[in-house]
Amino acid sequence: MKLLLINPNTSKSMTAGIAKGARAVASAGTEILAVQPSFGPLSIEGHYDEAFAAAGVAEQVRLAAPQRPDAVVIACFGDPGLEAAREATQAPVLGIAEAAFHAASMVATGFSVVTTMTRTCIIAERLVQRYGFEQQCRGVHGTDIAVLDLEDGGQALVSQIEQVAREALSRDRSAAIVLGCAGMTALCQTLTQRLGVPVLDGVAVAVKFAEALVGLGLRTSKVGDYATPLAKTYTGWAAPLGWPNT
Ligand code: 5HY
Repeated sequence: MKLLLINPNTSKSMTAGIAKGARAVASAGTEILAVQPSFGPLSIEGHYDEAFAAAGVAEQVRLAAPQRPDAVVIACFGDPGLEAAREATQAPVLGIAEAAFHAASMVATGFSVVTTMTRTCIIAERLVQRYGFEQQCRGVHGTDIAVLDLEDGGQALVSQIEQVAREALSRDRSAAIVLGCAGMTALCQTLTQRLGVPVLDGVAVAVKFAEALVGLGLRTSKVGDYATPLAKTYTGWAAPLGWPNT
């Protein structure tokens, strides 16, 4: 199968790191096409960044259509543009946060999220509510590590993340940790060994869930709000992204 992996920020090195993490768990028959938007923030650390990232995700789904991906993964913990992407393709579209929440709820009665800047915790908290995991998610915690500081795979920062995770497990009485940034994908194995609890990397979970959905022959429903976008003229820089009459 062909999996479109979208890093919604425009950091090429982060796209490469995320793709490496995805390829490490992908099945032999899964081809990973790693892309990023042609415009937008180098990292996504708040609502303003996320507004442009969502448009960038929609752009990349639209541009990848001729390659007919079998599944799409949005590799940013805010799941930006998830619903727009589901309108724009028949392939199943998975956000790494939604995928990680589902998997965490299958291996623990309560989990905690450890993310980057504390100011972005509200974004994850709203996703917890939107996806219906208020019972299982016991807390969202920031490390105040900037996203791009994780670019070297975050090895230099693993002890800082570990410390926040330990405090979260104790304070929340949770039994699993969800990594709240696609840039943490390289740290999952080390943190699992150090913490002694399931640590979930949404990139890896989303890749495997995508393989499962494709294997089951499941695609995004085109009945209702995920139906193909209405034909529409777009103007300005977005002119090529308007939906054509078909
Ligand atoms: C991410 N930002 O996964 C999020 C993490 C965050 O550029 N990639 C980003 O803090 O929301």
